[in-house]
Amino acid sequence: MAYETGRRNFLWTLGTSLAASLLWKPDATAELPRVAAALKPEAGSNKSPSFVSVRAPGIPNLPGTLTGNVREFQLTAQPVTIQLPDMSDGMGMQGRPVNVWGYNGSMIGPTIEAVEGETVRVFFTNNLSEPTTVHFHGIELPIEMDGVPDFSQDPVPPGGTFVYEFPLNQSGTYFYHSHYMPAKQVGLGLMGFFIIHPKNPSPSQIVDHDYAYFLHTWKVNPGSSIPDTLEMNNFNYFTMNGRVGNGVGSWKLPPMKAKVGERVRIRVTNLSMLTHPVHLHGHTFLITDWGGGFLPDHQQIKANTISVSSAEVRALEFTARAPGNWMFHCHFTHHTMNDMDRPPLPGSPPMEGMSNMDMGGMSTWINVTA
Ligand SMILES: [Cu+2]
Repeated sequence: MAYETGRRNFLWTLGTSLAASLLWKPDATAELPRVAAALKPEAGSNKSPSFVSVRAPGIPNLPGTLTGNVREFQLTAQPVTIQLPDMSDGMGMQGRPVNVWGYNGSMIGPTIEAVEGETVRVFFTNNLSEPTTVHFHGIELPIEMDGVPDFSQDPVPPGGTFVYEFPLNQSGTYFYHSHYMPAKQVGLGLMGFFIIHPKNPSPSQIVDHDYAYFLHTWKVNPGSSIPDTLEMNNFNYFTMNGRVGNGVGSWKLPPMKAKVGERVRIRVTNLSMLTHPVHLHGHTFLITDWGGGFLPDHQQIKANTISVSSAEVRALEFTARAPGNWMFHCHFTHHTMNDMDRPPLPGSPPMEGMSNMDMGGMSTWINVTA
């Protein structure tokens, strides 16, 4: 089933020439349009249920092509440049380019979505300057597809390709990441969501909005544009989906949106060296996924803050209850600041514009309207 293939281009052409249906379209915009309406299964209907597309604000979804029961994707690892606020003036009004690694032009990599029961085929290309592999975290797949160099496959060399193919016999929130020199390669951003929708969801599993946040931490030394992936403790940028809460220009983190009464799911994962206690203002949520797929009702837990450590997954669900901009952020206060190398000194007068300093880093909000 595993094959490094010289037939890659042929297969890709074949795949796209078939009259395949696209269930999800990529979304690279900041406005988060709802691409797929929530089509709830009608009573007496034998139509297969469909879902709202998962939205990771600031991150596109990877276009997939469904042919029969096989959903095909093209994934390319490559260098990417992001912009974080340059705090050297204390204000963070200017962007600071940071050279990272990502997939298909995005760091965090684009979100892969598929449905339980399908087979996924990922045509992977390595456009990095060193070998890499792709590991699909949490997915119960054949060992040949596990993406661990020298355990289950040879590393994919620069310019090389590999086809990952496996059936999906579970549902829930998972992710993919490099498993080659992961402290460096994951540290530089080689990771993304892999969402498996349940084939037969219970009515309560269909929500109006399905958001996702990938947490990460960075140490970018003064004068450098390359993250220091040897750092284990002292990080100065804290990102959700590769962006900070008060980012610069087009690198702002778009907020979530919902109407009062709508059901919202937020999926969170983290591949940083730290734990992040994420907190939602003004609402009590149910934890509906602890990382092993959706929990039955009697195992769901009420909370308003939940810690997400490295490689853990949590899904939170709630009904938007009142209008307002409700914050959703890591509650380690230093993780909601940008570049802590330059904090205001205790006792010094507040700097203009600094009252919102704690809306940087891992902070965003959900805009709830009537
Ligand atoms: Cu945190």
